[in-house]
Amino acid sequence: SRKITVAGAQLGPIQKAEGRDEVVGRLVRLMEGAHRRGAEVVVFPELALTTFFPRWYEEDINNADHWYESALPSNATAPLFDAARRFNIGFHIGYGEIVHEPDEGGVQRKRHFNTAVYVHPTGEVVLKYRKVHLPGHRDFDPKRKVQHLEKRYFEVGNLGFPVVRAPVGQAGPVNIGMLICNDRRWPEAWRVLGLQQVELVMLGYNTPSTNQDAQGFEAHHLRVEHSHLSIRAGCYQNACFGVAVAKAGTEDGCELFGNSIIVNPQGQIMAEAVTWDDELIVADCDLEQCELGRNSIFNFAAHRRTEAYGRILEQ
Ligand code: CDT
Repeated sequence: SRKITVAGAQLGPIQKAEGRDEVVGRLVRLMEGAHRRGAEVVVFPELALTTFFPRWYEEDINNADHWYESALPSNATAPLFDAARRFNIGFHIGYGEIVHEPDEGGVQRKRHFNTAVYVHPTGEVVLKYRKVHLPGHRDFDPKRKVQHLEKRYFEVGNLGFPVVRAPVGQAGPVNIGMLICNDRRWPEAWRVLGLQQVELVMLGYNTPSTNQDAQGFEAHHLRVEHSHLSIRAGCYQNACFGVAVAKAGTEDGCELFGNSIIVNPQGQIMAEAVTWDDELIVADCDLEQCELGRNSIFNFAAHRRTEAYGRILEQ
């Protein structure tokens, strides 16, 4: 069997005024706890180093650079890399990324992405993903009580949905992939990972408890249900494990739901957070469980019908 022990490190709120040092201290404590509970990899949420800053409007995005990381590790984040080495644990973390690179037109410029990385216990970044599905809006919306300015603060991710085969714990090489928050609601994103035989999907999220666009059509209690439904379906239909981890609780007056989960390839929830605070969830995953779906009902080579899916690629 190919067994790994995985942890999700849900974070309680990070207030706007909370400094990187304080946050990194919380993350290191969670890493230590995950190690004590036998985890070989720990998954932190989307934008895990700061408050969910896309709720704050800034006229000139260049004045918002302090929310992003321009190097990883940096002085502020080095303790995470040290802890990974000390506890022999890999970690996944989401953060705002600033990078100077050519855009699609070949022009070298400063760019902003909503990014996640998987860091091996040696401190090596073995996988990077930039969020593709950016929800919300670009301009200040006076109708909204809380802004959701992801389209202002980030460009659409330009790395596709990569899967790499990387050593994780005792299991040897594991096919790992990532999604970030809103991506989890898009079956196409899961399927692109599934087509690369992904075995473990790491996924961080920040989801407001209130849907400001709901107009009575999404009952409040369905918010968590829709998140779980998407993750469970993604894991089942692509025969993989998922570790989906929230930032939760009331952050700058805005409530984010928690209910982080670890899901198996049958779509079953193996572990779920019960608070909306810093909390670890842990599960033992036998990666051989991915084989059943992959070799039977979701044997893509045998049963997919791509000739009927053309519309999916139309604009
Ligand atoms: N962070 C993120 O992607 N959140 C979205 C909610 C956006 S509401 C405008 C989500 O799908 O959970």
